[in-house]
Amino acid sequence: MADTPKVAVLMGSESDLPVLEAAVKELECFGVPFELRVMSAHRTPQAVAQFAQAAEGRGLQVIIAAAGGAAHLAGVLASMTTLPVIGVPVPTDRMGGMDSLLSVVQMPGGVPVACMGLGSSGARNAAVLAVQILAASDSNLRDALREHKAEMVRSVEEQDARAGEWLRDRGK
Ligand code: RP5
Repeated sequence: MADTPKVAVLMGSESDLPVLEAAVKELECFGVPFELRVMSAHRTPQAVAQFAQAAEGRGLQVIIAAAGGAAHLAGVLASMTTLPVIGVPVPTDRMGGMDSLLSVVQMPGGVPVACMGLGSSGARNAAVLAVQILAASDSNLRDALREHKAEMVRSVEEQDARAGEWLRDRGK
């Protein structure tokens, strides 16, 4: 039987999936059990309310919610659960995503949403932040996060070496 999901990854529409893939990949890398759902604050508000009210009882510990435009999914979820909610603003072709960003970030006092940056890097960071929240009570995840940082250091060092090689190849 599959592990009980600890993280829920929600999107307002299937059209958000290309952005959320970065979150899915990162959660898979950390081996965190998660579920992936489509629900909309505007098109299926009852489903969102039912989800938010049942989430904690189902063993979920963190909710990631991505939406674009009038991006209210994360905020509406946060209004109905005490679980931490991480919002991912999805870029739009209307206002370059500024509409999504402001919809997610401008929450009223007392109802926080941890708003990530726009797009895929925001989705990836949402997953890493979810892992960091879970890691507060999971030493294996803390070790995995340390390795994650070490891997980024190795990657940038390799890029640095390639930059030097590129310059040398130009005879500099
Ligand atoms: C939002 O509206 C969704 O999160 C999506 O980003 C945007 C457009 O949805 P579709 O019209 O592509 O279904 O609710």
